Amino acid sequence: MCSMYTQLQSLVQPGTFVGGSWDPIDDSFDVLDPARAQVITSVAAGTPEDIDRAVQAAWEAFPSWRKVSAYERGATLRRIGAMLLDRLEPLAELVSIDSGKPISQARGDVRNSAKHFEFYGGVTDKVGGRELPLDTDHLTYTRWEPRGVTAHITPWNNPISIPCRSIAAALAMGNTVVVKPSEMAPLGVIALARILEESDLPPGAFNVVTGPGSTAGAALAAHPGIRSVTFTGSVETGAEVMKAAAPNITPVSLELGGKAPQLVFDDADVDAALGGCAFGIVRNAGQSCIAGTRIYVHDPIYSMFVERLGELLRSTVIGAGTDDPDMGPLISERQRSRVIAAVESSTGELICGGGIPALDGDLADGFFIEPTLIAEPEHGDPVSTRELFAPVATIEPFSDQDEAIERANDTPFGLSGGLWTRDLSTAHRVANALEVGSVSVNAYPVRYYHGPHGGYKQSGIGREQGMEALAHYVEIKKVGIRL
Ligand code: TXE
Repeated sequence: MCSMYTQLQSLVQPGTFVGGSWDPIDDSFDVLDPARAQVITSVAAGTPEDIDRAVQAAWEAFPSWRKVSAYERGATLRRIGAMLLDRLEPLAELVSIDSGKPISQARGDVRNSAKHFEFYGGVTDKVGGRELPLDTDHLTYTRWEPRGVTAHITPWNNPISIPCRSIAAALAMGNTVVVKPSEMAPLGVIALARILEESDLPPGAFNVVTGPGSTAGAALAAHPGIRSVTFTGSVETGAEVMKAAAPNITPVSLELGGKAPQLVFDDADVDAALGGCAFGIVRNAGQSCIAGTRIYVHDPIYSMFVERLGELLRSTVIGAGTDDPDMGPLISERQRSRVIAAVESSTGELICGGGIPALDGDLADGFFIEPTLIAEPEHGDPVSTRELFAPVATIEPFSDQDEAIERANDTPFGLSGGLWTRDLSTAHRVANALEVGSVSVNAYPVRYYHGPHGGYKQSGIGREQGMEALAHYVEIKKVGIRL
């Protein structure tokens, strides 16, 4: 085993984490380092029976966690945030090796994880019901009550911060948690469990079952004992999760994919727009739901922009995440073959990329791909309609604001979008017209851990992060008293 992997073993555990302890594994699967195509370690292939045990353990812990005072609940969460920061470097290294992302971005993933716990640790004693000013001879008020056991099915692209954003919100409102992390990069959530077992959470308040989506994930979504599901992943799996939850009328919050437009107007700061567009493509190797992969540029600056963006993308430094390049590998060979097939069959003009970069030594078998720019594909070409989850973008000209808005909105997705202009009215008009959950102006992405995150159309249901996420984790009860 590579010495780098041996050092990480102290952070991970092979079993499922249920009721505050690690259970031995019956069956396991290998976790791969996508930069080297080598096995890092093996983890438990959790079963529907493991999900049952985890849900039961979470119900057993629920009465004790819900009765902890709001102040103490918040203090516990804030201490978890501090514990994450204390372990910033080893956690970032783990995330970088497991997911392939550059270590500086992995540090951001861990810092955001801590911020979610700090943020929700700060709201526990500041939110709740209200008095309804109805009849003078009645007192009517609402209460926020925890739902109970909440399910969290999470992806691999931000393998620790995406789980933390919903787990922290659920715990803050007094719920308990069962998490099923992605089988592609489960180590961040396992390391999180190692930290939480040292926290003041009661045993069973937080449970982890690793394993395939089709068994462990499907069993969790369909479990009659859960009171909410939070899912981040693909549209197709999101629809499966909704179907699985439907017979129990379990509420779902879905953060699904995106195909974010970037609109560059001719009055924009071109250098800033080029930098932002390039970063929006290569950040996390394009494996981001907010990756800016459809670029529309105003006619007068279009040719110059295509040429300069191509140059910038060609200069991208590619390598293992731990060496902190501009861009690491894709998560799997399956993902890379899918992307290369879409690029090869595209109807557009290949401006740059499209191939596999030649890397030496132990990176030769990694799942790397070149940043790719394709100009003016035909309407409906999958490179401009499907979420590829790769550093692949299309670029097209537009002639006026109305056309730019129409092209940007011509997609079933609606998660995020960017625009570049120095004109205040253009910025506001276009921001208002984009059918997306977040708009970034003159930087990409402008994204805050405390702001709501979610999508229009097929990009999802509900909002994660911020105060807006809390509604998913509470039941609201109305109490009326005749005085
Ligand atoms: O996603 P899945 P995958 C998109 C992106 C990517 C594509 C496929 O386009 O290329 O999805 O990635 C669990 N019941 N995004 O295969 O299948 C699975 O184990 C319950 C966008 O990784 O959606 C994992 O934990 N759960 C995205 C989680 O669902 C099931 C982030 C996500 O897996 C399940 C990731 C089932 N039947 C991928 N099948 C974003 N919005 O940021 C799988 N899972």
